[in-house]
Amino acid sequence: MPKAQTKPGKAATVPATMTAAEAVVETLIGHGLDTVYALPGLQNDLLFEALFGASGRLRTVHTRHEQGAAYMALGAALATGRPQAYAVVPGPGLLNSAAALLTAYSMNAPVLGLVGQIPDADIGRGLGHLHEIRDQAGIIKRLVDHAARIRKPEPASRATAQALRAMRSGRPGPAVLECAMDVWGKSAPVTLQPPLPVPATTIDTDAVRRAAKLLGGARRPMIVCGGGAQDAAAEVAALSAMLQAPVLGYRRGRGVLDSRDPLSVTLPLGRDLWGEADVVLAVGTRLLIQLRQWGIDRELKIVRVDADHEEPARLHRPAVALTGDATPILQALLAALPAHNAKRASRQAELQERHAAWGKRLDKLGPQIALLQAIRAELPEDGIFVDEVTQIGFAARLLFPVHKPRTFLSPGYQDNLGWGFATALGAQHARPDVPVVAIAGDGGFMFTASEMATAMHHRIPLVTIVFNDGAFGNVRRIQQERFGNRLIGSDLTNPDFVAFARSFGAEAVRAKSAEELRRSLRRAFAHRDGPTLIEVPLGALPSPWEFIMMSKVRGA
Ligand SMILES: Cc1ncc(C[n+]2csc(CCOP(=O)(O)OP(=O)(O)O)c2C)c(N)n1
Ligand SMILES: [Mg+2]
Repeated sequence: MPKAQTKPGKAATVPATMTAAEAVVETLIGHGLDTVYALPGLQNDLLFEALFGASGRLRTVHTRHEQGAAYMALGAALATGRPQAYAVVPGPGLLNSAAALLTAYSMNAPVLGLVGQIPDADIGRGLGHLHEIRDQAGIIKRLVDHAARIRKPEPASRATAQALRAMRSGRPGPAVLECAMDVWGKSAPVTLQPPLPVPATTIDTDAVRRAAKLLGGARRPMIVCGGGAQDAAAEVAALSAMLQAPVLGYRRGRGVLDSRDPLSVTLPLGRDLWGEADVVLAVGTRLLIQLRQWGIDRELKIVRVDADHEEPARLHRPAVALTGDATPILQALLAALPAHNAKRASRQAELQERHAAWGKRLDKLGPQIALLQAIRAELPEDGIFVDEVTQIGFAARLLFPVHKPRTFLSPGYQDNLGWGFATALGAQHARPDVPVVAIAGDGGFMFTASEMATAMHHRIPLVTIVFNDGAFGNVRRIQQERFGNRLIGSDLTNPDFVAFARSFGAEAVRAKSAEELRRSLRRAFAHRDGPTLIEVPLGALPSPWEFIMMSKVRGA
């Protein structure tokens, strides 16, 4: 155990002799991390030795596959908004975690990977060491924006603090630290590095004034939110009320404005409103669907708020771009708006009617709606719903009511099948105070089904609903509709999911209707001592795609 410890925010004045691994572990603790999701192996033995020494202060949650560890860290980061860490061996360990790391990158999620390495002196020599991979640092560099290798104990703490700062600076995102198996165990006097200051957003007051004039003068303003708006919910709600602007959140932007507010919209009503808007405020979103699918013309002026200064002009030059953390920028906008804001009639009644009109058309998705209503009825307001690439997920993105930020976790543009169960385990582990429900198709669930053992071992009370249609249903429907029913690679042979879960000691039940699902969920949410799996057998479901892949409403 190292002797000197860092109190958060205070530098340890006296260096203490410790290993590089202890320096990293102490620095994680000094930054407020409380868990490392991990899978051990030879190259990280000395890291695990340090984790053992700190086990009263930093929990090590081991999984059954490296993708589980990285997805759990991702889920914990998404559910809390705080940095989370995972540790894996090099080569296959790194690659096994790579889909989750890629997802963390595309979701701008602060996930730190601690990745082992072969003996320091042999890195790059191609000798064929256990788990050696050619140019591991080069592979990592393609996956994340910040990567470094720890070469000695002395700079290990600072390197860790720098990685954690990079994860929260500018566009947030994952980082990776590599360390050779022998370097983890080297000792030297180390000064622990407290959290490094994250550069504060500088408010461009001139740009804020221009944005306020544009939005204030708009006849039909609209707000579009992405994942970057999740921590600015109060500001978005205040702007929406001040401007009577509908707020579109789809997938990562859901929950920023409570679905019960008539001004809160998803697709497809959002597309109609996009077609009518004269000024749009886009917060923490790439606007890819809007600009590419729905179109853009000269009549529509866009104000972009984004953490990444390169993002706003990628597809279309906005009228105003504001770079930085959404919260202070929107606060400045809220302060500047009243001087420019036109009087507008309330849009509440109009939007209520338009919700109802679209609701009638969306009733086509009746079977999905009934199941989602059963979930919403039992999941408390602050409970977390983890989405998957499955029929019920596609419908949930359109119409599951979401009441709070960070309670609807949907994979970013990767839309990677199989992310859900392990990500939800991480969310539930990091938020034991609220119920978490994961949905999955029979296809997606099996990607990480082995993590049921992790859920049992660590007594994680996640509730998972497996919608079983015996198929990669979405693929099958495409083959039926577009390829003359030439079915290939889309039928599935499944285990008995209830027996499967019970074989781990988990609670498990089959629910054959929406009512049964609701009753099962009530029991499952009350069971906090371990996981529950609910299998829902399903037939073919109506297609949601006409509500998602919609044609242009603006421009040529
Ligand atoms: C990593 C990854 N591989 C493949 C796909 C392509 N894909 C999209 S949906 C799907 C089938 C999903 O099957 P299931 O989980 O059973 O859900 P269902 O559509 O049957 O509800 C596949 C293979 C993907 N999105 N991500
Ligand atoms: Mg399926």
